[in-house]
Amino acid sequence: MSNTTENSSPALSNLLSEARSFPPSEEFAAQANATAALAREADERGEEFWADQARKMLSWHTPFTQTLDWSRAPVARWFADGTLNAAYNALDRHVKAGRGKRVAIHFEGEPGDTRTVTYDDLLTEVSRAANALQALGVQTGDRVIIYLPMLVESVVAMLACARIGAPHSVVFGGFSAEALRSRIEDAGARVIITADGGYRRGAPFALKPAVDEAIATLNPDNHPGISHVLVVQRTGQEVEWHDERDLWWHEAMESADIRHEPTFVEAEHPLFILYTSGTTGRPKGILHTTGGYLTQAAFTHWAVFDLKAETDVYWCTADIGWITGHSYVVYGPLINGATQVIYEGTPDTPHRGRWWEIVQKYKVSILYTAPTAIRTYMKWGEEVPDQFDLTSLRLLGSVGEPINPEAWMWYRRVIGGGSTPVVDTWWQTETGAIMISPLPGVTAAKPGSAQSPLPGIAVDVVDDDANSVPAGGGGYLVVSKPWPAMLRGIWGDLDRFKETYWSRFKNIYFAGDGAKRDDDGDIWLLGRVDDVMNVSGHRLSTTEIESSLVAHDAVAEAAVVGAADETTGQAVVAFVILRGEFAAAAQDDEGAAAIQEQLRTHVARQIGPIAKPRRILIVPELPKTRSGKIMRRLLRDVAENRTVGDATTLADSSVMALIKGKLG
Ligand code: 6R9
Repeated sequence: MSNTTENSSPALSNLLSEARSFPPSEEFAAQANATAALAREADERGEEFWADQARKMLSWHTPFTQTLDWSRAPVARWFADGTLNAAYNALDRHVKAGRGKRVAIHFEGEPGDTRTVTYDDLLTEVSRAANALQALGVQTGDRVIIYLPMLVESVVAMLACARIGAPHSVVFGGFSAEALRSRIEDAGARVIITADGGYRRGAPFALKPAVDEAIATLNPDNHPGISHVLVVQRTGQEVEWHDERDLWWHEAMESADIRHEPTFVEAEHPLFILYTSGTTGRPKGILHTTGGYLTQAAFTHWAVFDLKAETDVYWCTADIGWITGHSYVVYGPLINGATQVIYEGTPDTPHRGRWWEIVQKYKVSILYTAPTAIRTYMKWGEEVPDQFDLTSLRLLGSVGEPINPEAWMWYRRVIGGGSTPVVDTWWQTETGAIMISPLPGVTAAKPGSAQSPLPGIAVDVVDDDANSVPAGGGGYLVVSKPWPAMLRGIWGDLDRFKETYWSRFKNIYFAGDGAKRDDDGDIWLLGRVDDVMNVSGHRLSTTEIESSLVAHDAVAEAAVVGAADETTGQAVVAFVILRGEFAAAAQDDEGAAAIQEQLRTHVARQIGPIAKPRRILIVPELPKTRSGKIMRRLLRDVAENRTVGDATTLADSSVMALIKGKLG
């Protein structure tokens, strides 16, 4: 399971000897925020480099005097005696400095409605929302669930929570009622902010029913119940209403005061919890705190995207339900006073050029997106972006999964006009902010490689015994020194935090990714080494989907693998053994198709549409080792239509023949 070579696709391995190199142009280098001197400074200053950035990027209510306290490792404390407020840093600071008239958000709804929101406007809205939350009894330290589409209100809701020191936990709007329920229970949240629905693929979808269902199914032994649900009216669709707990967002906002005193909190006060897939079925509530997280989010946004707040128009296409939306839609850009675009919908609504039309319309200069989107656009053909003026773009970023060199080249040539730097940024929900990336004004970029750790970050590739691998070698990606935005734990489960990240190697952080170092020392990411899949840049747990399948009456056993997919990176493929009567019903094609469809819908309902298996294969047996471990490697061979690899460690070596025979 933890053998990295197993996970590196042959295609990627061949490309590790990439010879193409794209140094920054002289003009770009001359104006770049991050320079070679910055990297040297980080080396010289050590930890104090981050103290410098914390002072430079943020405004502190009480200045800190301590930088890092690692005495309670692996729980770090950064800038612990300082106090600050995240919303104050994102808004008040700019308004006080006379930047209130600057546009913070150009909002573009999928149906074509738009809103322009200045920093003044955003401060007013966040202040109202903070007052409204406090009027509902939300106090510093209380957790609030946010379950919204991509709206201005989503940003307002997050910052309003931050303003009163109430950690938010955003649940992606594409997740099911069941996923929502488990997160409400785990976080112990008593207030939810949601919407009637949103727009996607040209039609309204509903969100409120999932909230109602999640609340109705809360286990009273685990949870005291939801006191209030604030509902943003986005589509105007009918919603079921519970007078005793439901309130319209706009009504609560109307009656709230436009002035609000932020609650200044200690640097280590929890800012948010964000759930992510782990290797077991249960999602992990990744905990981030305030001072260190904001420092690195703001610093990396400034250094990696080369942000010039007065002139750039920045667009990160991530949803706020993911960490990228937290760090690079909400906290990083707003702290840096950026002007940004937020788009509600899908890239092909009402036509396949929608994104490029938005770039043209708002003169977007920095674009940050995921390889899966780039590959989708490649598939649709360059004549789509070619119809739009993309000359405003001056920097492109990629995140979420390895970007294959051809997609990198296409991105730079077709979207970037052959001249923009492309930054491939590696990081995780757990790292909070970017860790590995080229510096756009310094690094000669190499297609497909995230290249080198950022200034102030210590990353290594190690073998099983934690020794650094030499150039040309492969192994596990680790972070060998604490960093400001690192997770402070898994909500309510310190043991799982230690076990997951700190037990594989002593005192160094195990990221769960395989990596190689090429002959120049550049780092190439090779995908997960655990049972986590990456579908369109979203992390999904094989175990979680297997548990969901097995929970269905028809399924006796299930094994899930991520099979290579041209567009989504990986696709979910499930192998299931059916129970007696269902197995009989699945004998003919029609019966099998009906059960396959039922199972796909079942997974979508339990976890969310993104977890829905692309294919479900009904098999008589699963390949297992003598210790009972499913050999997913062999199933991946089947799912990817390859000759099945070495099966000698199987308890029963005839199983693969049986599976292949059954599938024809
Ligand atoms: C930010 C984010 C984290 C996992 C990570 C890795 C993969 C992210 C990548 C990348 C190769 C990159 N990943 N960026 N792999 N190159 N530039 O995506 O967070 O959702 O927690 O996923 O995504 O496998 O471990 P998260």
